Amino acid sequence: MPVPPPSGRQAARAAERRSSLPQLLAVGIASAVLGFGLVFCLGGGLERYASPNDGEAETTASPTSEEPAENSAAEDEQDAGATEEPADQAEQTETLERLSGQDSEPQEGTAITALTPEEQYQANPFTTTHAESSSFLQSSQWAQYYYGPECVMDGNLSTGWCEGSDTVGVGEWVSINADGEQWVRGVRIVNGHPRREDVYFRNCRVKGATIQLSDGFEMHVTLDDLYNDWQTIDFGGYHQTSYIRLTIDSVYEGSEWTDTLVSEMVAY
Ligand SMILES: [Ca+2]
Repeated sequence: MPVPPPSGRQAARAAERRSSLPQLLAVGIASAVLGFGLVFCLGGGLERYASPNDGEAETTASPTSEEPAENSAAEDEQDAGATEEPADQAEQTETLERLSGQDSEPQEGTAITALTPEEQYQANPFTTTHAESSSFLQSSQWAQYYYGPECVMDGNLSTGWCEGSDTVGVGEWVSINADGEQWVRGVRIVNGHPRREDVYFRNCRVKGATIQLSDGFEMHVTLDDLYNDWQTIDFGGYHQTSYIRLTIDSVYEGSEWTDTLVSEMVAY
């Protein structure tokens, strides 16, 4: 059935719709462009505005995702470093010790030298090997007797050192000697010439004496006038010395002669 032609009013409306269609299209396009632009701008602004929060969100969210593994790996590295640091420090300390001349060997040496005087005395006590004197009696009258310094270290109370001066021998000395410096605490002495009691008192005996050691130790003593007996001179401590020297300061005068004698000297 043929379509009836539109009436005049309908034709006018159709014409209006046809004329308004491009306008609507233009308005729609413009709205779309504006909307897109607005969304784009707002999106950019929001992105800029939200970027700090996003960073925080990443950092705060990271522990729940991959970061724990990284942290644990970092901790492992730190732990590994912690186990290695003592070795590094030990190497540095060893290097510093070598540079400063201090290593483990001096410590051992220190341990050796840290021995007490008592221990060194026990390990290296003074042992008399020879004797010396400033002089000794050489008399044709008593040529059958020997009065040299060796008489104080022969263990024989019938022999003795006799000083060789023309007087009682003040300032003369006799010593027992060791091979090198060794340790002593004192000396035991037999005074005079105890071959017989009358011989003892007819000769002089040491009264005042100065004891000297090679380490600089010195002490003044007064010996007793003891016939045929030992008397002890204690040094009050351990000393390292190569000799023990006795110098005559004064004497017990003899009833007949001016010769002063010492029979024995033994270190201890
Ligand atoms: Ca003797």
